[in-house]
Amino acid sequence: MSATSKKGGAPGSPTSRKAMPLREAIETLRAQRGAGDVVITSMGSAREWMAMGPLDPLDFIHVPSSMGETLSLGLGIALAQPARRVVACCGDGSLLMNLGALVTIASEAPPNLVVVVFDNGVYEVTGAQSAPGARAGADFAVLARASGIASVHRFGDLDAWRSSAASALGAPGPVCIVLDVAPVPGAIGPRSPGKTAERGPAFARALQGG
Ligand SMILES: Cc1ncc(C[n+]2csc(CCOP(=O)(O)OP(=O)(O)O)c2C)c(N)n1
Repeated sequence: MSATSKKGGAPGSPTSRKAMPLREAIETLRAQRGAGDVVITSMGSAREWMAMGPLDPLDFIHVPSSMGETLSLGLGIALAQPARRVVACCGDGSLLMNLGALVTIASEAPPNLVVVVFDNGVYEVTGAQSAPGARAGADFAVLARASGIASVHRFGDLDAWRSSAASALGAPGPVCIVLDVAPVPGAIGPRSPGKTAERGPAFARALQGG
């Protein structure tokens, strides 16, 4: 796998930055997961998260989903359960579908919410079509800051992410971490781990401690 994004963009633009492998980026996140943390994944992050081992009752694999919902879902859970850290993962394409959520998150300012954006520049799970953020040279870290989120981090280098993950994830929220990741060649979409009608109530019970 190439260590460099194949995205286009002008030299120095977000789309031409170094990118880390998705699998290792998520393994690094997973290593920081604490007991009681909620982790919500979707699209490519859900596929990789499920491949890494058995699910925790506080994992919510948001598949199928409407793009960008993990941010709003994570915000709601973070507000309802302030004692838990909530990590809401999304792709760059999904973030664009719900970009306003960044402003809502900033305005509600839950200290226990971390948004992780896996920016691969493509709609990976539907066939790697180029995503508009990459074509436009949009910088999601800048957009997050401009939305009012104070704690924003961006990593394209795996070693830098590994060495900073604990402090970035542990900072008072809301936190937004943008990870530049390389598209996974030939990747397929995640399969739902079960019936949503059953998984939703089970997740709600886990949130209530049961
Ligand atoms: C509102 C909405 N529009 C279109 C889709 C179809 N769709 C599912 S996944 C996807 C691409 C997701 O791209 P991204 O969020 O960047 O995640 P990646 O696949 O790169 O991990 C699309 C277009 C959808 N699920 N929801």
